[in-house]
Amino acid sequence: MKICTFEVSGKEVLGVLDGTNLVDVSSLGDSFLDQVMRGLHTNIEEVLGHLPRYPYSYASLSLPIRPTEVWGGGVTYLRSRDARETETISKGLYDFVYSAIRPELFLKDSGRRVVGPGGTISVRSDSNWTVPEPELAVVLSSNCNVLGYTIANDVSARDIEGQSPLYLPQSKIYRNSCAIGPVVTTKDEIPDPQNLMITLKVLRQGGTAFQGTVSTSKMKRTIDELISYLKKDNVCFGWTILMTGTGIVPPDDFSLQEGDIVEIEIEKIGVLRNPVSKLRG
Ligand code: DO4
Ligand code: MG
Repeated sequence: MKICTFEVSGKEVLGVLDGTNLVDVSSLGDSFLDQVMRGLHTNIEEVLGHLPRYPYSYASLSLPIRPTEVWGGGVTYLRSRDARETETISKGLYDFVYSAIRPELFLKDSGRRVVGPGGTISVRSDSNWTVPEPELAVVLSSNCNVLGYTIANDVSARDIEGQSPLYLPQSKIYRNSCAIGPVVTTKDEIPDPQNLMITLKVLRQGGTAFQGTVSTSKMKRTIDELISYLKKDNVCFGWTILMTGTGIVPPDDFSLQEGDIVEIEIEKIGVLRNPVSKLRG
C-alpha cells in the first residue's frame, strides 16, 4: 500500500494511492495509519471502496508523513566513497568508514527542514558545488522496526564537506536541504529493498543536465546493519526516517543551479520531483 498526504479543497488529508486514484482516508482516524503500516489492518480494500477518491492528477501531494528525525547512512556505496575521497582534504577517512565495522550515521534533520514532493530544495548561498543525493529511505517505528520505504534527497554541499569533514553538519543541514516522498510504500510491497533501481535526473532549461542509475544491490551494508547501529543505546522516535546513502554522485564539474528540477525514481515507490533555488543568506 502506498501512503501519501494530498491537498483537497485547500485541506491536507491522509491518503492511499489506489491505482490511479487517491483515496481520502482521513475519516478513519490516526490509528488507521498505524495499523496499515504495521500490517494489522484487515479488509482494507472494502474500506477504501467506501471513501472519497480523486484522480491522481487532480490533487497535489505533500510530505507523506512528518518525520520525527531524519538520519543518514554515509559512504555505503563505492561511488560515494570514491567521490568523497577525491573532494576531501582529509584523505583516508572515507576509505576507513567504507570498510569499517561501524557504519557512518549522521543526524540530517529534526523533521522540520524537510520538504515533500514539489517542494523547493536549496543550494546554500555560500556553496558553489552542491549535489542531489538520491537515496532509498526507511520509515521506522518507535521500536526501530521497518514500516515502509520512501525516497529521500540528501542534498549536500560538496565544497563545504570537502574543506573539512567537521563541516559535515553545515554541508548537510540548512533550509530545504532534504526532500522526502512522494509516498511511503508499506514493507509488504517491497520484499527485497536491497534490489531496487534508483534513477536520478537533473532537468535544466528543457534538457537533461545529468542522469545516473544505481541498484540498491550495490550497497556495501545491509539495511538491518544500519538500523542495528541506529538503535544501539539510542531512542528511536516513531516515524524516524533513515536514508541509506547515495550510490550516484554526478561528475566533479556538476553543481545544482537555480531553476533545475531534480527527479529521483525508485522502483515500487514512485518519482520524487523538486525544483531548486539558490539561498541568499
Ligand atoms: O560522509 C558523509 C556523508 C555521506 C553521505 O551522505 C552518503 O554517502 O550518502
Ligand atoms: Mg547521503
